[in-house]
Parts: sequence; structure tokens; C-alpha cells
Amino acid sequence: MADQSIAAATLRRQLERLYGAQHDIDVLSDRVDALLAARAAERSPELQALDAQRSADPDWFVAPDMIGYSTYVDRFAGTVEGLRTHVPHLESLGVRYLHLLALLKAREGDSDGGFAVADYLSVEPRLGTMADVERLAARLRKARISLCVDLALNHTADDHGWARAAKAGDPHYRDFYHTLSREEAMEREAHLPQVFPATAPGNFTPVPEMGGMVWTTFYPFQWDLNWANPNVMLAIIDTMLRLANHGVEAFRLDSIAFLWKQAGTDCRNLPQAHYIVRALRAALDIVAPATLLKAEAIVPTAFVPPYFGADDGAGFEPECHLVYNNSLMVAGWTALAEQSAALPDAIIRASGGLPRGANWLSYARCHDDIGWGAVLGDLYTIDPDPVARLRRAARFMEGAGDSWARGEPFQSDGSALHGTNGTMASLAGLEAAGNDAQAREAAFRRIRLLNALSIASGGLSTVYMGDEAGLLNDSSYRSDPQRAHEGRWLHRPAMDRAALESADAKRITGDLAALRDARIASGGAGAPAALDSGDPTVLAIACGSDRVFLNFSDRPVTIPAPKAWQDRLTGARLGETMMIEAWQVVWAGPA
Ligand code: OTU
Repeated sequence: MADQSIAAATLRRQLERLYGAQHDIDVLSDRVDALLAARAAERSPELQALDAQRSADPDWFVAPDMIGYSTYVDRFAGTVEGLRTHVPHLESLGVRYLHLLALLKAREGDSDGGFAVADYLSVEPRLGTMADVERLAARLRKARISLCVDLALNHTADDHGWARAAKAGDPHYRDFYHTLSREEAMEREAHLPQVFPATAPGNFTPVPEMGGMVWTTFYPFQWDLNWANPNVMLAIIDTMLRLANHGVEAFRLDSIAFLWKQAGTDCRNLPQAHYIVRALRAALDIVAPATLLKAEAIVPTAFVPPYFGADDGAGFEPECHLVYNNSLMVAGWTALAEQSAALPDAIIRASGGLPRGANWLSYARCHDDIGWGAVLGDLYTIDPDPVARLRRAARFMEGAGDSWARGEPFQSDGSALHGTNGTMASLAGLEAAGNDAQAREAAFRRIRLLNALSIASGGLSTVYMGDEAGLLNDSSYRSDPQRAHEGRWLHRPAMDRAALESADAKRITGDLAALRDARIASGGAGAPAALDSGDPTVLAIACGSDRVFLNFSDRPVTIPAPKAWQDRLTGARLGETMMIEAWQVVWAGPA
């Protein structure tokens, strides 16, 4: 198998780049090879068949009908076993990819929504067992749905077995983490931004048992892994392959921008972080090539495409099959707030092509806040004061003035630019609309508009649980001592089965289905392309054979139309010009 020997050479090259200066690479390579052989021997015939099938068709997931769904297991279905009974709901949405958050055993107490993992190889006991996950994965596979789980690569929980051994003084595991003196930590801190400045300020936490300050980029109970130690690489490769052998078909690589630490830098997006991801990809390509990697890199737009891979002189080295198009998501909300298509247009134009076997993951909302900073660089080309501009957009989304949006600031009191929380429906105006029929209609249009952006832009378009039912902000977390400090719970409501049967849900799921059908008819998937729309408030996107027009303003706009084409959403035949109503979508396809 030629592909396997290429992957093996790629893997070895990364080991050399990462560890060559300090370690004997022949010895390390032998250890990695033994690990890969052991995991390969355990792979089931069924999964091996899937490996063969997908290796022969690397673009299998770059398809017009690829819709994803992301959810917490407990909030959606109680347990993993319970989730099996909801597979028909996923099928009705056309879902082909299911991302389960917080599936693995988390830390006791606050666990950052499951992102403080205590054991990568067991399932959170409240939710079920690994046997349940295997059964679910098999059931999903029958429905052509790939199961995705998070692999939190940057940190473990402070009660993970590795961390407990480290605290107990085991030198092997102490070296799994970064422990610094107070002075060193202060020197590093000066170069580092903060992810949670309000609830977890600073990047280091004093841990007496470790004899110093432990590197904790996120919450103090999330200990950053020391990837400069090859034993961490071995342990994570082993974990990933074991999970793949349980039937997991995709990994969401959490926080991958942060993996490598280097003095004097902001420790984000360093070349070594990419070498790590390439090594993981090569290991998967050798043992479990049916499996997808997805990058979660919430960083400035320009730093994102390299997570697909790059050619650093040794030929193209692939990284992730899927990468979150975070900037386009942020741009969609910005466009709504400022009634201008300028930012999404600029981002699509700058986003470039895609390698083979790769696609964006597009989305309107997820379990995290809308982080505004990622698009600052893109705005510089449009506006001399992008900070003020984004702050206006954020304030609008947080309900300022006569705004219809009902978001809340995240990690700031609203004066600094950071993030905004809220469910899709509340942010789009359904909460503020109350019973006002006109305001409700406007909110449904804005929901469809952002779903259209996600679908027409060609990515694996992923719905966040509850958004298909128009669930509103849920403030109940404020009375739970374990969650009260964490505003992102505002948009993590539990599924409301009655809401799923409501007219609101029917409207939203009906719109989603129509958009999906239109994309299937267009044959479009993959890298997006922007077109000139003829009006600054209208975004025009090419999707397969079609052209999709999104009006981000609150008034009707008349622009040139592709004459004699039809609007796939209404069936209307188009003339020389068309009027697009406020917040409306025209999906034009050759008649
Ligand atoms: C990720 O997110 C997860 O999606 C978050 O839910 C976790 O809290 C976090 O990692 C730690 O595991 O910076 O690039 O709201 O966008 O925390 C990774 C800020 C991240 C998130 C950010 C994030």
C-alpha cells in the first residue's frame, strides 16, 4: 500500500521535527510502530472494510447532502442508550455526522462542560458505557451517520490518572505536564493572551504537590499537556486509535492551536502544533483511514487554513479533513448586526481552495460563544477601526438600543470585545418577538438566512442541538452553583420534546430541509466562492451549478438576476432583476 508508506514516512518526519534534537528517533519510531501494529491488529473486519472503501474515495464526505449535528448527550437524550431512540430525528434532518460533546469521563465537579477529561478511554458514567457507544456507533453507521467525539488534546483534568500520578511524585507523569517556577511563569504570562480572562485569569495555577506553577491555559483544573515529551504523543496516539476501534469515525481535535509552548511567543499556531496534528493524521491513515480529523482552531482567519495541512518542502502533508469555519460564522452574525455583506464576502474571497479529501465545517451556532476577535484582521481591509466596528456588532447582538437580538457578553462586562452567548433563536430575534407576528416572521427569516450561509458555503453544515426547534436562551444555569459562573450555558438548553413538535420547529426544520434539498440539486460542496451581487447588503455565493443570494438588510433590495433561472426555494421563475425581501434568501438554479 503506497499510501501507507507515505504516511509512515510523514509520521517519522514529524517525530524527527518534534523530538529529533533530544531523542533517539529510531528507538521512538520503533515504539510508535509497535503501538500502531497492536492497534491495527485489533481493528474489526467491519471497520477495516470501511477503511478500504473510504481510502478509495477520499472525498466521500465532501458531498452536497452532508449535514451534521452537534449535541451534549445528556441535554439531548439523557444517555447514550437513550440517544439510539432519537436516531430517526437525526435522519429526518438528513444528518450524516453526529458530534457528541462531553462523552468521555469528565472530572468530578465543574468540568468545563466535559472538556476536563478524567479518562479518555471510559464514557462518562452518568451517560453509559463504552459498550453503549459501540452499539450506538454501529446503529449510526447503518443510518450513514459518522460518530464524532472530542479529543481534548491540549489538557487533561487535574484528576486524570496521569495528573494524579504526577501529583503523587511519579517522574514519568510529572513530565506529562508543564511545571514552572513563579518567575518563569510570570515571564511567559507576559506573552500570552487569555481565553477566560474573567472566570480563569492567567495561564498558570500554583499546585503545591507539583512544586510550582502548572500551565493551565483554560480553567485551573485543565492541565496543559507537555507535547515536547514524546510519551504524551504515544499516549494520545494510543488513545485515539483505541477510540477509533470502538467505532468512533471522527475526532474533534479541541484547542489544537495551543499544543506547543515556546518561550517568547504567544504559544498559538506554532509550527510544532501542526507537526503534532500531522503525526496524528499519519497514524490514523496507517491504522484507521476511515476516520476523520476535525480541527477546532478558534484563531484569526489567516491562521486557520494551515490546519488542512501544508507543503513545507517535503510534499503536501495533510492535517485535518475538516476545519471549523469559525470566521465565516462570526461574519454571518456581524453581517446581520450591521446589515452589510462586506465581512462574509471578504472572508469567502480570502478563504482559497481546499486540498483533496478536505472540507470546511460550517455552522451558525455551537456550544461556545461567538468570539469576535477572530475576524479583526479581515476587517482591517474594510474599516480603519475594526475594534469599534466589531464592538458595535457585539453590542447589537447583546440587545443594545432597539436591537431584536438577546445575547449576553461572555468573559467581559460588555465594555471589552470578547464573546457573545445566546441560542440561535434568541440571537436572531425570536425571543424578543414574543407574540408579534411580524417580528416572529423576521426572526424566522434571519434564522434561515444564517442556515443558508452555512449550507450554501459548501461545508459540512452542522446544526447545534435545539436550534432546529428554535429553543430560546436558558438562564437556569444561574441557579446551579457548578455552572453559574459560565455564561455559555445560556445557549446549552436541554432538548424540549414538545418544542420539537411545535409550529416554530416545523418552520425551521422545513426551511433547513428546503435549503438542503436546494444544495443537493445544485451538486455543490467544498470550497465556497463569492460573486458580485450588485448590492452591498446582499451576499452572493456560488454553490455547485447555483447562485445563492442572501439579503442581510431589513429592507427589500433589487439586484440583477440570472434570467430564466428559478428560485429553488419558491419555484418562482426569475426575470432580469429580482427583488429580495428583508433577510430573505434566493437560491437561484438553472431552470
Ligand atoms: C474549546 O474552545 C471548547 O470548544 C470549549 O468548550 C472549551 O471550554 C475549551 O476548548 C477548553 O477545552 O479556544 O480553540 O469560548 O472558543 O475556549 C479552542 C471560547 C478554544 C472557546 C474556546 C475554545
